[in-house]
Amino acid sequence: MKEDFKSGFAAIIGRPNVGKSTLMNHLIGQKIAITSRKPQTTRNRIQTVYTSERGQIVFLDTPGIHKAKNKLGEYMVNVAQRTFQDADVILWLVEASDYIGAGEKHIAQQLQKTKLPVILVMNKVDKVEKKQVAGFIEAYRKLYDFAEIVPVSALRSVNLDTLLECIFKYLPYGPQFYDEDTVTDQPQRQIVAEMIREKALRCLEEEIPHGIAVTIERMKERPQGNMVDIDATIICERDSHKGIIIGKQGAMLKKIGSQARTEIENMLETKVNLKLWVKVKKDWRDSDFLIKNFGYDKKEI
Ligand SMILES: Nc1nc2c(ncn2[C@@H]2O[C@H](COP(=O)(O)OP(=O)(O)OP(=O)(O)O)[C@@H](O)[C@H]2O)c(=O)[nH]1
Ligand SMILES: [Mg+2]
Repeated sequence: MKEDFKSGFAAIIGRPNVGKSTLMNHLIGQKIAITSRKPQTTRNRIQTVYTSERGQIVFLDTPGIHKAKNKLGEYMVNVAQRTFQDADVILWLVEASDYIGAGEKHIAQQLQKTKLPVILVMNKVDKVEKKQVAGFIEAYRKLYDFAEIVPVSALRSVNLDTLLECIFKYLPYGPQFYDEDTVTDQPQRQIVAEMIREKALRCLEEEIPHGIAVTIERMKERPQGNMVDIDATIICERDSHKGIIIGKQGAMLKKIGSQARTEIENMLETKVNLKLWVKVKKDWRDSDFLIKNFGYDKKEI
């Protein structure tokens, strides 16, 4: 082991939609976590690995912290809060703004209890005037005693090197946990399910996407090795939603399927035969049994 090698966990937390998953993907240079314009995209903790000469950072992307309206929401907020405990440093992501609302205050309160170093990452600076940023930072400085404050644009990869530098500052010296080729410990099946969910999120209008889950029934490589067959089901909450997801003569389902297939083919580096079904499970987001069934298991938090 190299003596000056550092390693540890960096948890990325914040309100829904501030760009946590986008930031993580851009930090590791690969798309692992799905992203969308709609809040509450991420549901599980997603772990990825960044390795360099200096050390290894394990990033923990979390669901956005929000007021839960159902059991799935409670599960998501729990995931985020539990993740605090496993971290060496916390990246609290906010949008570039001086608006500090109840959501931000709630997160600040939670963080007070942890005593971990907190780096405030002010994201989406590409959306505001440069000269405004200093004022926004000042407003946040009054809210919490941050270890560091770093303005970035996750989407445009602006200032991410500075951020990596800052994270390493707060990591302990330690061994390399994963070999340098490891990017994530998420099972491939789960990433495939998430890619399908992302396309559904992006193609469908508000409301429906939040009630969707995706399960993979089969994922099998053909013996000749030139094609992977995938059968997946999109679960939704109402019959009317099912109709919308399928679309006129199946047009919507086809669109979701072909977008997902392209992305899955890129990831697996092989041709994919993707078959999608749609099933209704009424109010599954409020059923402990069903949310567990669809991959959101409390025991795994
Ligand atoms: N303009 C701009 N948009 C960004 C930036 N970072 C993220 N976004 C956009 O913000 C939206 C939300 O991004 P996500 O990464 O899904 O946000 P999240 O915080 O993971 O959201 P949840 O998983 O719902 O908590 C997407 O449309 C992103 O493209 C940025 O630096 N600049
Ligand atoms: Mg996310």
